[in-house]
Amino acid sequence: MITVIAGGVGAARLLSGLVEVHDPADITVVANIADDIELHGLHISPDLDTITYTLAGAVDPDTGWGLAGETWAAMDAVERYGGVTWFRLGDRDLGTHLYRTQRLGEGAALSQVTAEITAAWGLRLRLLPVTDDRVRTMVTVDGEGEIGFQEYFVQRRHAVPVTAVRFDGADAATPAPGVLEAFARADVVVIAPSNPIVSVDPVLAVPGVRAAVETARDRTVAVSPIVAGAALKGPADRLLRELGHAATVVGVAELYAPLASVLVIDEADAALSSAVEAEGLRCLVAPTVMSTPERAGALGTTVLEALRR
Ligand code: FO1
Repeated sequence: MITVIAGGVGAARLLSGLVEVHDPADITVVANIADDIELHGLHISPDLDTITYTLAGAVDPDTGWGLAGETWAAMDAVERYGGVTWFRLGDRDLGTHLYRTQRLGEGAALSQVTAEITAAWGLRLRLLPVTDDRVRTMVTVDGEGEIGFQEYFVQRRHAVPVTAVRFDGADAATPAPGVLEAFARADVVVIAPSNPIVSVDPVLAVPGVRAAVETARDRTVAVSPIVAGAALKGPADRLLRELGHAATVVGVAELYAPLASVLVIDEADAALSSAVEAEGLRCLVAPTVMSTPERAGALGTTVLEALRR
């Protein structure tokens, strides 16, 4: 079994490569749900949906989230009233949130509803929310105070300085059914190229998960989300710096050393490979920018073979 810790867009791209080179029925994804948001009375799970839509070949290729070819009639209708439209919900995407919210209201667990949604999209891998409980990433913005993750990431376009991040509800959360077993049984655990602070950490923050990954360290390989000192998408580099880490592959290595025995870095950072290994994990240099499906597949192969070297 391959178990992948995943956030949003970067993880979804790696997964689309992994399923080309490894049987999807043998892949379990443990995904972040602390980006979830309640809006319009609906429960929205961006990372679960980004992974689902990407693997179904239905994701909007320009944004990496939401559905391709969307219409926005509902958002336009809400706009008429001056309602909440900064978080863009396409008409078909809304169908996912309507169904999820109805099922949760009927008492179904998020993991159960996620299984129904991924089955409806024909996914063969198993997508697990890290927990069925409510965990929400809260971001403290300098001079403004604490706001929700999507208010930071979308409404303020993550263009504001962050002084603290916390995962509200994490301490009281329990891993969803199958999560701890997925790490215990994994032949390979992969930390996808997601934001270490707001995508990977909230997964590890659920009690029992960090320990499960540390126990699997010899079977764990991470892919750096930082290439040449920058994030390919989103605020990972700025958040690393703002929270006192180096926004480089060495900073990532320092964070991941207790969790993974190999860090895959891009060729652009080859000169830093010995500095990465000085952090106590092996360094593998490979193309990590998944600009084409072929490159995502090649990175999938690299990751699966990383521990054999
Ligand atoms: N990201 C944006 O930058 N702007 C949006 O309006 C937006 C809407 C949205 C709706 C549904 C969904 O599943 C994701 C959406 N995202 C949007 C992306 C989302 O904020 C991020 O994918 C994650 O939360 C971070 O990985």
